[in-house]
Amino acid sequence: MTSLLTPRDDYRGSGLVFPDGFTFGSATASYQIEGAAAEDGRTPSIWDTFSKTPGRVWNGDTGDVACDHYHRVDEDLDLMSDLGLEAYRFSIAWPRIVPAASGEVNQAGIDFYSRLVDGLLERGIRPVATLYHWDLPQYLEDAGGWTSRATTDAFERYAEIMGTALGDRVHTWTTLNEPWCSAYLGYGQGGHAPGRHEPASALSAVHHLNLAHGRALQALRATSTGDPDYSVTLNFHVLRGQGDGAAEAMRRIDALANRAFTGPMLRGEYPADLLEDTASVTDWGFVQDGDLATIAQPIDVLGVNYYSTATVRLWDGVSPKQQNDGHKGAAGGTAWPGSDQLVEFVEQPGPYTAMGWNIAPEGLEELLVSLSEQFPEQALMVTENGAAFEDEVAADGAVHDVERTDYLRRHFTAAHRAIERGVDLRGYFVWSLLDNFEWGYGYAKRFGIVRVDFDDLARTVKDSGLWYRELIRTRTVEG
Ligand code: IFM
Repeated sequence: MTSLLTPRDDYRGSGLVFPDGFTFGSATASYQIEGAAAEDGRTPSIWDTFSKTPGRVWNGDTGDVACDHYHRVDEDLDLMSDLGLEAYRFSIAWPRIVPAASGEVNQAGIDFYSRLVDGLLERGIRPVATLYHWDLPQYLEDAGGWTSRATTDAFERYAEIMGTALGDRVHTWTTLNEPWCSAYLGYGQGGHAPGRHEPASALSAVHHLNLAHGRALQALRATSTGDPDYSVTLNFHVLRGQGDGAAEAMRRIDALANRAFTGPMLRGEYPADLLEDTASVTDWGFVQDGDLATIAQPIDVLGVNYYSTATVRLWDGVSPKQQNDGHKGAAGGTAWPGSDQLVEFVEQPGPYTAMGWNIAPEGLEELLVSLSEQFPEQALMVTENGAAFEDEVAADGAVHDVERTDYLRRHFTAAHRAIERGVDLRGYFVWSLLDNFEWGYGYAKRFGIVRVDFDDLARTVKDSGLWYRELIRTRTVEG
C-alpha cells in the first residue's frame, strides 16, 4: 500500500540541530538494574516480594541480580562516558537507605550512591536522582503502603536523609517516577507490586503519592547545600477517542491519569470532574486541610515520560470488549467504576514495539505543546522515551537494532519540532541505558541502547547507542 505520509508526517527528520544547553541523557532505575538485592544491608522492597510470588512476573524473573550494576558501577560509568552522556538519570533504592521500620540509616547504601554521584561528576556527567521509582520498602507496605498517610512521613524523612547526603552534588532531584503506575497499577489493576485490586485504595495512593512529593520537595530544599533543580516525573496519557462519547471517555481518563497529578502538583487543587467521576468509589476524605498547599511546591522542571498514545471509548459493561492493553488500560480501563458507563482502552493502529505499544512520535510533539500551553511557566524535560524490540546479536557480535534507532530518530524529531513551536524543553533521556528487568515482563523485553547478556552480564553497545553517541557529539539528528 502506498504510504499517505508526507515526509513531515514521517517524523524522520534530518539535519535538525538541538540548541546549546539542551541535555542529552539516559535513564535507569534501581530495582531494574542493581541486583545485590540482599547485600550491604538492603532489605526487600515490594518488587522483591511481588517478583517472588508465583505467576506475577514472566518466567519467575526477579531483580536479585538484574544487570549487577551494584558491582559493575565503574564499568557502567565508563560506558556512559564512552557514549558521551551529558546527564544520567538513576533512582535510589529506599530499602538500601532505610532498611527497617526502626528507621536506622544504612551508611553502606548512602556510600553506594555517593560513589555513583562522584563517578558521574568526575566524568562530567550530571547526576539526576529519583527518590522513588517503585521499590517501596516491604515493611512500609506491611503497614499500609501508599494507602497510609504514615508512608508520607517516612518518605519525607528519607528525602531529608538523601538531601543531606547528596544534596551538595546532585544536579536535579526528582521526587517520584510515574506515580500513575504506583497508584493505579499497584493498588487498582494489580499488575504491579504490591498487586492489590482496590479502586478506593488506588485513589488514596494517588493522594498520598502527591503528598509525599510535596513533603519531599520541602525536605530536599531544606537539606540540599548545592543548587539543585527540583522535579517530578509523570507519565502522561496522550488520548484519542473512539465512538459516540469519545470526548467524554477522553475527559474521564485525562482526569484520572493526567490531571489527578498535575492538578494538585501544579495548580494546588484536584480537578472537580475527577472528584465527581470517582464519588461512588471514595469521598476523598484522606485529603486533609493544608495538603494541597504542601503538594503544590514549585518545581524547576517537569519530567515527561512518553512511549505511545492511548485510545479510549465509553463501554456499557455488557458488549464484548476490544483489546485492553495491560499497560495503557489500567488507568481506569474496563474495570473502573464511575458513573453509568465504563471506559475501555481499545486497539490502536500500528506499527508497534515489542511491548505492543503503537509508535506515535506525533503524540510526543502534541504532549509537549499541550503541557506548555497548560503550564506556560513550566520548563519540561523528556525523562523517558525509548522502545523494546526483539534484538538479535549478529555473527560479528553487534546488535543492529534498526527499529530502535528509527524510533529514537522519530521521537527526537518530535522533540525538536516542539522546541521550534516554542516549548521550553530542556533535555531528553533515552530509556534505557541498559537492557534490564522490565517489571512484569521480567527480562523478556529489552529497552537498552546497550545490550546486557543475562547469562554472563556482558555489555555491548547496540547500533542505537552508537547512533545516540553521534547525536550527542554533533547535537544534530541525522538519518
Ligand atoms: O521500564 C519502565 C520504567 O521503569 C518506567 N517507565 C516505563 C518503562 C518501560 O516500560
